[in-house]
Amino acid sequence: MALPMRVSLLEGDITKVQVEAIVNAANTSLLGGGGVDGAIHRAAGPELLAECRTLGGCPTGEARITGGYRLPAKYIIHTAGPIWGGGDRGEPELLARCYRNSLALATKHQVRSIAFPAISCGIYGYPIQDACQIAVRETLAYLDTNELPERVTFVCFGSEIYDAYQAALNASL
Ligand code: AR6
Repeated sequence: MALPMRVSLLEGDITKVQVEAIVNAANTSLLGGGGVDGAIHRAAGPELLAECRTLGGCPTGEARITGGYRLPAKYIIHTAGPIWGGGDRGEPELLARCYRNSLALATKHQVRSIAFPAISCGIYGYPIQDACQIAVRETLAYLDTNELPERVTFVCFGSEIYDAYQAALNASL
């Protein structure tokens, strides 16, 4: 499948998206929080927290996989994005690693379709345009050399995120 066909944008709630895996913008404890993390735990049910407790956390930039429980998705891939601290604390590389490691975990589990929220763009305060450019760049580079996942959806919570992804995609496809 041609690269542009494999990436799409969707405005809405990631917990409702019908894909094999959704990515959670978690924190290093993996024990839940606010934002999309809170929404995912609420929608998946308490069994998710029980599985997360067995994982022993997740360093920033890495990713861990669990079941999806009551979600339409079979898997949840949890990644801890960087907290924005001005940009000179390795934030761009750490954010890039979130995308690379999440996609690699999806490939390892034969996931064909995956949806990402805008990691670090809420509570963690990453500048939205920069974060969306990193998300698009890393995803396209990964898909270029991997057959799985076949499809990646960027789920945008609000029009500011949607517009930033669209601009980043237009600039790179
Ligand atoms: N579906 C899709 N996107 C969403 C949803 C949703 N249901 N809810 C929020 N977003 P954030 P972060 C968007 O704050 O910045 C948690 O407490 C949101 O508008 O969820 O990586 C964790 O436990 C924004 O665009 O994650 C960590 O402690 C994007 O998802 C911390 O927040 C990410 O915003 C992580 O902060």
